[in-house]
Amino acid sequence: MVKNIKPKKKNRRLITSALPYINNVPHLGHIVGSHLPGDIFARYSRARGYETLYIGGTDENGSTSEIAAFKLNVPIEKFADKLYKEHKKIYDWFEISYDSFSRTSKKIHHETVKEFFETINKKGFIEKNKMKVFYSPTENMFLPDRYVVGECPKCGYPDASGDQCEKCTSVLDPSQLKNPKSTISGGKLEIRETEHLFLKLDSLTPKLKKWIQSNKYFREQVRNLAMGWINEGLKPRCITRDLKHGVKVPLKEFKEKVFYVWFDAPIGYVSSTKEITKDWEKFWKDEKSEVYNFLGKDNIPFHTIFWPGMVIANGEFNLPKNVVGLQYLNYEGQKFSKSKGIGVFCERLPELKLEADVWRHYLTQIIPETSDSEFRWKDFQERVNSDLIGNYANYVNRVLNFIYTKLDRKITKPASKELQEIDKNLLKKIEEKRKSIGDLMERAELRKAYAEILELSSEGNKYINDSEPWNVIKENPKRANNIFYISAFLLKNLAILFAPYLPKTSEKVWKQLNLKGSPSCSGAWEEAEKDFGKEHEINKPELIFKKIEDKEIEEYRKITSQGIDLTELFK
Ligand code: B3M
Ligand code: ZN
Repeated sequence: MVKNIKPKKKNRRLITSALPYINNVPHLGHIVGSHLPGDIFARYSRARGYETLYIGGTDENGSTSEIAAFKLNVPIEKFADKLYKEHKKIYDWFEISYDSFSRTSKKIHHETVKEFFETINKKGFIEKNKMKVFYSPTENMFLPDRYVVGECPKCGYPDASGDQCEKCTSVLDPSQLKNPKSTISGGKLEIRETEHLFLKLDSLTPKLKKWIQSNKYFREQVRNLAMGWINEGLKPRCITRDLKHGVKVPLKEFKEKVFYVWFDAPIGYVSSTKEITKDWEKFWKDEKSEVYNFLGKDNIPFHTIFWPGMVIANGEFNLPKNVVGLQYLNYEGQKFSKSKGIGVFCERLPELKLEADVWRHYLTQIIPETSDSEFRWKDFQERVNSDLIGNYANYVNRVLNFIYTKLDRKITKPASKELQEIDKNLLKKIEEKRKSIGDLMERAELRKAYAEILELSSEGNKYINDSEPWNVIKENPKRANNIFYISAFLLKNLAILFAPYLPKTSEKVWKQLNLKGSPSCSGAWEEAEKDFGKEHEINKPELIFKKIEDKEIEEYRKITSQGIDLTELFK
């Protein structure tokens, strides 16, 4: 019915979402900031026929986890095992379709980091140097990264950690902090010099600059941030730490040290891939493979400078085709804060008995793609009731119910000469939208693409309104059949287009349409061109969503603002 859209040449795709720290359980900001967009893009890529791997895992090394376990007085391994499970449970609940969700505490990861380092070292991109580090006489230890807080020298934010200011995303050296304090004891600190290893980012600058400038896919703000750091001048970056917990440095004189967590964590993408397939090199090293990284704002410097620098130094791996750096999500005008009970804490969501797709629908619309965005309960309720239910679910219902009750569940293909202007217009629109949505998806503009899909669903409702099938059927049942053959064809297209966003809902619609296979399977996108053949019978329709009432919103707000207390997990 609609002309064939030729898919692009089929490269392989390796898609990653930032590996979350396990110092706490994730809140909605983490979901919209990397897991959900990564998942939507991975699901889309599979449906488009790309051989796809979607890679994730937990980032368990370094000071962040060490401090969290220390505060609870729990051995780090026990702490990490528990938190890994909590994370995994939440991503599964959201239907995040990781092909591999590994852990950086695994042996395979430690080995991969060592190999990666050894290659860089052999190639001459590592140097030894002295560094000023905070030392705490009270605790009798060096205090790297998250063990120190102080004022950011760039923006004045008072709670910047030793390696990065979360507010302005500046990457720091602990010694740059003003009024530094120990996060453990609050005690005074001394500065001491010790020897560490550094990645020679300065000598990697020309290649990094060329890669950033020639990349056609980066969003403006990602490119600008990255170029800002390049223009400021890159300095060698310290890659070792005086900590116990982490990947040991494979050099005799540094055997008491571990790698800096931001050195080992991105290699986690590689080890997580290795864990599930012997063909991991095809995804990382073959020129026909494309790497896409999804991550939050404060991770942008590490994915546009530090990790690509490591990749260039190593020389064997592909640089990412796109670094999809997202911005922050706020909650009702404030920052998420577990201790203050501000936000939506994911571990409580199953209690609400709302389907994950309801959340995915709203969260997609607030993915902070180009600027910070805002979670608002009122907005949540409105967008669910109006777009998801009033628009899409309403369309599903109207089409399936009419066919089931008025057309004896059957539709018959209209002959081309029976098609009216209004039908041809709708068919043309479906074809155009499929093309424009595909283009947006390719650029990972997931929020815009979603808006276009919703628009297409509105077109469907408008088509039914304008064709008035409830009147037509009395005089001309054949015409009513034609209207619904076309409406059902649009519905099939919508099920495929919505599938990366609302996977369960699309499955339901697919079943009710009585179609074979799945709207999410590899290559499903091409199914959208095919009509139902000469004659088709649908299954009994069922309601897919229920409206959210005001009093329910109040209840939801109450339940989800209290995240689980970590001490509870270890009782
Ligand atoms: N764990 C930061 C974070 O959770 C860090 C990301 C690592 S990605 C390789 O935001
Ligand atoms: Zn700052």
